[in-house]
Amino acid sequence: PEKTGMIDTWLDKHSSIYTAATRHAFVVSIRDGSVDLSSFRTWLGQDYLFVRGFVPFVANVLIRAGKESGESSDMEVVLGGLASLYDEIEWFKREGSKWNVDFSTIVPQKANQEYRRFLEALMSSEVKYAVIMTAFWAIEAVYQESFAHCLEDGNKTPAELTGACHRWGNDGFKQYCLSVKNIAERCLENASSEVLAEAENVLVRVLEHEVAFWEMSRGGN
Ligand code: HMH
Repeated sequence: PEKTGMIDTWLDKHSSIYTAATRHAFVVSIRDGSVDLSSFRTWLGQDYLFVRGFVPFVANVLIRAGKESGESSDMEVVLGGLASLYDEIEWFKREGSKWNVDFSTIVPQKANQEYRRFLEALMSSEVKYAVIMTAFWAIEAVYQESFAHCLEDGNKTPAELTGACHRWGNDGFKQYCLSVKNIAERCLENASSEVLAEAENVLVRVLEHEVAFWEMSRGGN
């Protein structure tokens, strides 16, 4: 169905923070080749820690997809995402050795800690399925939009960084994000005005955390 859902309405309303999250200077610097490699290494180490915290979050979404969704196909979508996080962690480890980033000594920076604390709060059973699904979509979509931008026509992305860009910028990941978005939209269609207000708020907060995460990366150590 090609109708405008809640999420697109909210992205229009909050377009400046959405653009800040998906076209951040750090991402633009990957695309134009001016990226500072120490920033990239900071991002790599911090994102490895983030992803390790994201796994239990997605597992929580998976459990809810089995119990609360009312639509059996939701589980397959989320399970696919969870399974690909296994490959992602392996990819991070290979990149870590390639860039000499020793994950065992990396300490989460403030923006990372705050983002992970936010994810933990979303895992509370008080948070409605529609709300956590909206957050899940936004977390994935920011990376999809950002890294796809680094692969679009006219990019000068350094060859050694295209692996990272393909990881989130590929078409399969884009389709997966659309599937998650459709689940969130379906849940939002039947949500109360309180739940809608909470989902909108959570969406904006995800975007703020993503901006802070890019800022942290750009700042290096
Ligand atoms: C900070 N946001 C951050 N890291 C990630 N790996 C993702 C989102 C995945 O989409």
